[in-house]
Formats: sequence, C-alpha cells, structure tokens
Amino acid sequence: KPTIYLKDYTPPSFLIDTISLRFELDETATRVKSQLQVRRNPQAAVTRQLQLHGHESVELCEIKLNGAHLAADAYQREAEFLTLLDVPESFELEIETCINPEANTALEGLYLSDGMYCTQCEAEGFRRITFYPDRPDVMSVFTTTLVADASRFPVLLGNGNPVQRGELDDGRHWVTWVDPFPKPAYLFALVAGDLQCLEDQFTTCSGRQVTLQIYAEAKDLEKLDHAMTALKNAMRWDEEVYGREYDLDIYMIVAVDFFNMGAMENKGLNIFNTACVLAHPRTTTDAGFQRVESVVAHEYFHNWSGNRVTCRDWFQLSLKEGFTVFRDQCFSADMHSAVVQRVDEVGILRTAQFAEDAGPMAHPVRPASFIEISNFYTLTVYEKGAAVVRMLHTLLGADVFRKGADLYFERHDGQAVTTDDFVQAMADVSGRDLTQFKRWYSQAGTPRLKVSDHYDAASQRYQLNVQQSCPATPEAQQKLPFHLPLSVGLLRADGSSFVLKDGKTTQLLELTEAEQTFVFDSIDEAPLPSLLRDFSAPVKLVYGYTDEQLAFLLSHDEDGFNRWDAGQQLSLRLVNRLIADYQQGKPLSLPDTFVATWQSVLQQAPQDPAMAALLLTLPSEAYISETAEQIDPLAIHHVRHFMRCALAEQLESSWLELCRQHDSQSGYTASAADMARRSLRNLCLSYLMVLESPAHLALAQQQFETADNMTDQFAALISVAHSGFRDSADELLAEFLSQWQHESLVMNQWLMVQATDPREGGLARVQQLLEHPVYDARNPNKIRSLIGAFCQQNAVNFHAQDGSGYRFLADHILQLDAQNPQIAARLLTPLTRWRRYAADRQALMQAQLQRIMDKGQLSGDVYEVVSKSLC
Ligand code: BAL
Ligand code: ZN
Repeated sequence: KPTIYLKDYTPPSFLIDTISLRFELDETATRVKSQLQVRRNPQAAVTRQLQLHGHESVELCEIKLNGAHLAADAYQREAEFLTLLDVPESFELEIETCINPEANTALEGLYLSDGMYCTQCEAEGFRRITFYPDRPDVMSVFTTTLVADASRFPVLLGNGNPVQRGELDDGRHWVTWVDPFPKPAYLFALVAGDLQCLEDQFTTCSGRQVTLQIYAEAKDLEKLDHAMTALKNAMRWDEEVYGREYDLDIYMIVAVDFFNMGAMENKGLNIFNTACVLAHPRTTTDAGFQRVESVVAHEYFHNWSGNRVTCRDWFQLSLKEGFTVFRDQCFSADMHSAVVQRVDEVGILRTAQFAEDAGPMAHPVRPASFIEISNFYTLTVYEKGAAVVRMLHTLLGADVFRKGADLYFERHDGQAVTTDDFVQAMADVSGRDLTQFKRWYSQAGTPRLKVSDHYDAASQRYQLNVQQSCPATPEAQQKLPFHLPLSVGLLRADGSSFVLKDGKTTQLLELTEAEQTFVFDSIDEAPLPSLLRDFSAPVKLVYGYTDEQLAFLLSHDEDGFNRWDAGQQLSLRLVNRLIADYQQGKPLSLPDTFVATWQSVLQQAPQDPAMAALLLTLPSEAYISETAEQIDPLAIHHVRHFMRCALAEQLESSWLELCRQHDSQSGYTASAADMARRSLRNLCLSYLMVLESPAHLALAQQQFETADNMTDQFAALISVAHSGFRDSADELLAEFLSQWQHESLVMNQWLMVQATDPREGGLARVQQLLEHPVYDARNPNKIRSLIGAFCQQNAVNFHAQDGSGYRFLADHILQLDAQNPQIAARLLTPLTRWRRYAADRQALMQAQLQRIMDKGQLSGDVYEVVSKSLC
C-alpha cells in the first residue's frame, strides 16, 4: 500500500446527496443494493471520472447509471477501486454487491459476532460493504432497509429513526431507517440479531423526549443499568457544560463480543465492545465500571464532536478524538475524584504515550502521512490530542474556551473540518494569536523543560528560568519552541502557598521561547516551587529537587496532582539507585527515611482513601521503563518487588490495620467512596500477600470466598495467583473458572491474571491457555487478555533472555495478520521498542521483526509498523 500524505489532500470530485441502501442479510452472501444521488463538486477540479473505493472482497453484481446498465468498458475494477470512466454532471447510480459476512475475520465492514450481524466502518470499513467515496468529507443522508429472517433476527437496527417495517411471505421481515443528518460513511451502522433491550427516556433541555435503548443478548440484560445511568448523566452533562442537546428521537447502544476497538460512535446506533458496556457488581470490577461510564460518555459526546462536526480527512482524526477524550476526562472528573482521574490519565500519557512519542512510530497529533490509518488510532492522537485541547482550555480559561467551542459547533455544523478550524474558533473568540500553539499539532516528540531558579533575599525577588527543547523524531530533526501553559505555585517553609498574581496561589506562566525567565516580586522568604501543577502540559520537566524537598511537597503541596507526583518522583529516584545496586550485585536496602515517609502516608490514609491508594502505589514497571536510560526488565521487576516486600515487612501492622479498617461493612455499592475504600483495602492486601505468610493467605482466601462483588474477589484472586502459594493459587484459579466459565468477560480476567503472572514459566502457561476451551483465537478481547497481556504486562517473562517471548509474539503476529490485521499490528507495540534495551535483547527483537518482514504478503497495517520499526 502506498504512503498517503496530508499535503496531497484534494476535495472530492463528486458529492453524494443521498444514499439509499437495502441489505438482504445472509451469512455467506449478503446482497447490498445502493442507490446514490451523485453530483459534481463545484469546489473541485472538473473531471468526468468517478472513483469509488471498494475492497477486493466485494463482488460487483450490477451497476446502473440513470437506470441503464453500464457496459463493462464503461468502468474499471481494480483491487481497491471502481472507476466510472465517463459520468455526467449529476446522476443516479445504482450498484449491487455481494459480500460474505461469515468470512470476515478482520471485523471491518459487515461481519458476524456470535451469530449476530454488526458493522464497523471507521475508518475505512464501508468500502468492504459497497462501492462508495469512502472518505469523511463526503457526507450524505442515509436511508437503510434491512431484510432478514424474522425468527433468527427479530431485531433490525440502523442509523437515525425507524420509519417503516413489514413482513415478507418467505418468513423474512424488514425495517427501514432514515438518518436525517448528513454523515460520512464511516458513521454508518447496522445490527441484526436476537437481542433484548433495556429502555429508558431522557427529556432534553428543550423538552424533547428521547428514547434510550441498550441492546444485548438476553443473558446480559441485567448488566445494562450502569451504562444507562452513565448515558443519562453524559447527556445532561453535555447540555450543562457545552450547551449541546441530542438531536434524534432515539439513541441506541448495542453490545457485541467481537470488536476490534472499545466502541464506535455511529450516528444514533453506537456499537460497543461488551467489555465497555456490560457491568454488574458480581462480574465487573470497579475499574470496569469506570471504563463503561467513560466510554459510554465518550461515544455520546462524539454526537457533536465527531458526528455533527466531523473530520475533513483522517489526518484530522484528533480533531474529534482529542477533543472528545478531553470532554470525557472532564466528565469523569466531575463524576468522581478529580485528582484520581487526573492521576490516571497522566499515568497513561506519560508512560505509554511518551514511549510512543520516543519510538519509531512517533507522529504528530495531526500526522503528516500514513500507510494504514488504522495504525493511527494511537495514544498520541487520543491522549496527547486531549492534552493539547486541555492546554487551550488552561490558556484561555473555561469561559472563553466554552465560547470557542460554541463558535466551533455553530460555524461548522454539518461540515467536515480540520484541527486548524478548531484552533481558529478558539483564536477568534479570545482575540489571541494561536499560530505558534498549532505546533502541538504538527511537531511530534515530548518536549523537555529544564527549570532552575534563583532567590535574592535583599530584593525579595524570585526568578524561575525555563529552557525548552524537544528531541528529534522520525518526521523532524529540528523542533521549534512550543507555546505552553506552565502552572506554578510557591511554597513557604510552613507549607502554605504564596499568594501570587490576581490573589491566586497558582500562577499560569506562558512559555513561548526556547528560554525564558519569570520574575516574582515581594517573595519574603526563599520559596520551594511546585511546578507543572495538575500536569498543565504534556512535557518532561526537570528541576533539581532534593529528596527532602520532594518529601515536603508530598506532605504540603495544595495541588493534589503534584503531591502525588512528588511521591512518585521520590520513589523513582530510589528505584533507580536500587537498580544500579542490583546491577552491580550489591545488597538492596530501603532507607529509613523512605519507610518513614510511607508510614506517615499510611497513618493519614483514612482521611482520603482514594488519594492514599494512589500515594501508596509505587511507580509502575511501565513508567520506570519509560524513564530509564536503558530498560533492564529483570532489574526493574526485581527492584520493584524488593521494595514492595520491604515496605510490606516493615509496615506490616499498618497494612493489616488499614486493611481491617476498610473492610466492607454494609454490602456493595458503586459509590466513589466505596470504590476508594475497596481500592485501599485491596492495595493493603496485595502488600500483605507478598510476605507469603499463611495468616495473610487465609485473609485473601476468605475475601475470595465471601466477596459479594468482583472487585474484591478479583483482588483476592490476583494476590494469591501471583504469590508463592502455588497450590492455593491453582485452587483459586480452578474455583474461579468453575464459578464464572459462562461469563465471557470474567474469563478474560481469568486469562489475564495468568498471562501477567511474573513467576517463572510464564510462556509455557500462556501456551497451555491458548488450548483452553475458554480461549477463542478469533476474538480480539481474548487475544488481548492472553497474548497482549503477556507481552505488555509481564515484562520478566516476555523479555526472557533466550528470546522465547519475542519469537512467540512474532509467531502469533504472522498467524493473526491474515485474520485480523488491525489486532496484529496493535500487538506489535512491544517489539517496536527494541532500541530501548541492551544489545543482546535488541538483536533478538530485531530478528523477530525481520522475520515478520521477510515473510512478505503482509497487510498494510503490519507492514507499516514493522518497516518503520526496522528503519
Ligand atoms: N471512533 C472510534 C472509537 C472512538 O474513539 O470513539
Ligand atoms: Zn472517540
């Protein structure tokens, strides 16, 4: 496949005003008739050729122009296109195709998930259904008629509103749906199946009644309440915070078990991975509950940021994704603890996204080129894209930002636009020049801020000097300075914050130069700076704190995020010292001061269990790896484990006491307070279990047996399953299997626990599980839970010195590529990081990438990732 460049964008030659589709659903031979009203685009260069996209798997049955059959020499069929060689200015086009949903293992286009029909058209799935200008800037009004066997597929769903239905003599029935809002083909969807639904109503701010329906298989009907509550909360939130009202009479969500992504925002008919919509206290952990809430909200928010205003081309993907992630992050912060939410999102950004930005697949938030767009549904486009929108929000303030969003939605309603248009709306309402700010969209890489300071007691003047730089990335060696908000506070020796500009204790500094100095007057004692409060920009900041200063910030900073981060940086320093000791064969020990700091956090934990659970979690192996000069997976794992053991041992009575205090008293609730209590208790249990004492084992076993919810049961399971108590681990895993074998999502968790077990022999265990009846090699959730979890969350086993983990992954990628290229390309991520390891591992990882490359006949997805990684 060729590389596609943003600079080559040209408007579509023809527009499609309406499209009427009729699907006669059949497992192996679905007939699709489309009728298009086509006209030449007055904005485009004149041509008589109409080029339509069409995947090679689509069989062309018939084609008519203005009612007349087209002769074979009037069009050309190539692998990816159908070109009509001479068409008039405006005309009606009728096309009939035949497709095979059962053979569709890529899960793009129309396919079968557990016997039900569903679709996934973003980004380029519609071309696997029929021939069409499958690009987001061609927006059309869709009418869809579905015809299927009435007994096997009683539910037939499409975009928009149902307008007509009927029955045929042969036992089939049909439903016609009309979506009045013009949309690109990537937002098209249909579903046909034997489904049940939970129904509710929502009254919009203008008083319109909207019917809400969430569909699932009958057995899962009891797991839909949480998603429904989340949907209603999201609808209300978008009205209150953005003034955005829902626009159709019906909003539907359908749960499917075979899905490449988390969910999809098709107009009026969201299709969700079951993992992102089903939730029940007995089968879903608190993390799962929160995921459902945020994904339901995310897809709902797309109705405006994505659907009503969409992307001109796929380079603009972050226009809808970055903005919508920012919106769902703010929603979650309003629903729960804002600090916990911020810590979680920064955690993802600065481990996985920073790693991506430093690797061979690094790309700007608005990429300049791609081979396969599916490879660009990345943390950079989503999470860094959200961080960029957040910076605009910080720089302009909430009120001006809201005015900018209003202008953007009003100005571009019904259009397909660019990230420049989004920033322009913000510039217009604020009167600010955001030209430099737009570098965040075009320059890849994580900027570094080097901060130093100087205090002059005589003049009571404090100065902060900031230097910014950005490392080279594949698309550019040299980077120009970014425009970014640096939020700072200054702490007094008693821990209180200085009052700074405008009577506030946090001041926004705007960086625009490669080096800048900021002056603070009337500072009557030497301050300690609290820098980058609330992680105000996606950067790596370096300032020469002493350990004591970090401990001081940990106890006193009024900025919750920075308190947590001070603790993380303190731990990270110790981790790095211990890694050096480990590598030099020295004995490891934990300084008393470090233990004392943890003791005081433990003592204060009951005051804020949610924050305590964060503060008492050591930096993850992934974060330690991302910050390391060179990644030594064994040393990282060993040192982190040593620290957990030492903290567990030296503070055993405190962990135990806290664990008891936070026992569940009155049954399960999904409240934020109860979630915090469970997370703290289960964290304590996980520390206690590393001590390998029979008394603590009994505690975990009892929790496993008596828990009335999956959060507590699963926490007990994982703490035992990863412990040295092998017999107990096997017993609990077997019990869990027999209890939950009919719950597919719970079985994903069961696979994941075993895939992430760091004890020796991980690969052999995973290989055995590949043969287990609960594993399904065609289901992306199962692949992610077993192969994905092993390669991404079990560093010691995956990075085994003999290269067996790498070989295993390459074997599976080669196998998967023919079946599901999107999933295969995604699984490759750990191998793309090969340059971060020592020479021996580098060679082994590279060899596997080369082996994949040498096979040839790769999908564009896998080819792009492998070739860029080897470059
Ligand atoms: N548009 C793909 C799924 C999502 O980001 O909502
Ligand atoms: Zn999205």
